[in-house]
Amino acid sequence: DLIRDSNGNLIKVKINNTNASAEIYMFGATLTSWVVNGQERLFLSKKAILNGTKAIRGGIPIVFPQFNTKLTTDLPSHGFARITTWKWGGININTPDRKEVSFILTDKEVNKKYLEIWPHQFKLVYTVLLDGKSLSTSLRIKNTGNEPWLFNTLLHTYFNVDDLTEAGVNGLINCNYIDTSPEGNGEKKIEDRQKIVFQKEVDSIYYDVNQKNFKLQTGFKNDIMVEKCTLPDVVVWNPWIEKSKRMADFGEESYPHMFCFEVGSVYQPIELDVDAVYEGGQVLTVV
Ligand code: TA6
Repeated sequence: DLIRDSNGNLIKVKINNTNASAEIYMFGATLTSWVVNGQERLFLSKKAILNGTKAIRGGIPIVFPQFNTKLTTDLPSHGFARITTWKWGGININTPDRKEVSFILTDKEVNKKYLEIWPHQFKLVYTVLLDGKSLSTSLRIKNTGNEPWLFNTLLHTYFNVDDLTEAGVNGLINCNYIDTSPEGNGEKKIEDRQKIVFQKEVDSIYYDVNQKNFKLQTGFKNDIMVEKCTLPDVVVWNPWIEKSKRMADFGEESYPHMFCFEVGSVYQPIELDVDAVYEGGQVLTVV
């Protein structure tokens, strides 16, 4: 379904298959809901701003062309893709079990003030596929300009949590990471836990992660398997109490009901040659 505003502008897209449904706002091509067998599996803050004036706090914000301010503090933190309205790319697959839609963003749609800082031509195609109890999201990044440029990218996925004391991330054992939490103070560490749990602020950047498959426990009966496609890094985040107080669109009531497991390329920038294409993404499956 295509939901439009009173001027006929496309606001959001709703798709469903036999087991699941999803909603994607044109603003940031932000997927804000993925309901499988009646259970919402993504977290969307009750205070999320949905009118296009701020990045949506929850679902799967798309981080491009930079993670935090890794390229330049002159661009918005996490880049401009999640705060720009994308174009509708249409329906690619439409069967009872499989629904695939796509969204497009090029430099033509981006606020000129950002292109003064990051003066490059690009075309992003974001593809969302509902397939049974799986949700695939993939980002295809093409350099349509006449010089190479550097970028980070990441799918900043917020997972819904029923009981944080049971929640955890499995599969990052033995990986190198940077602990960017206040306590970690940017230290480089090696993960020695089979299950990463959330008992304080967690903000870890796992880099050059060879593993591709991870099991997320969320306190709900069914776990979520994540397949990381091409992207080398994983960020795990829960702001906990103090940081939550400083996020007006998150509030103190949110942190017990979420954590972020974010696949991306953030540790090192990727250099994309003229006409080159980089594609990466994730497959989430309720098991
Ligand atoms: O999740 C990784 C992270 O970089 C955290 O440090 C935190 O800043 C989070 O992204 C959210 O950033 P945002 O700009 O959406 O508030």
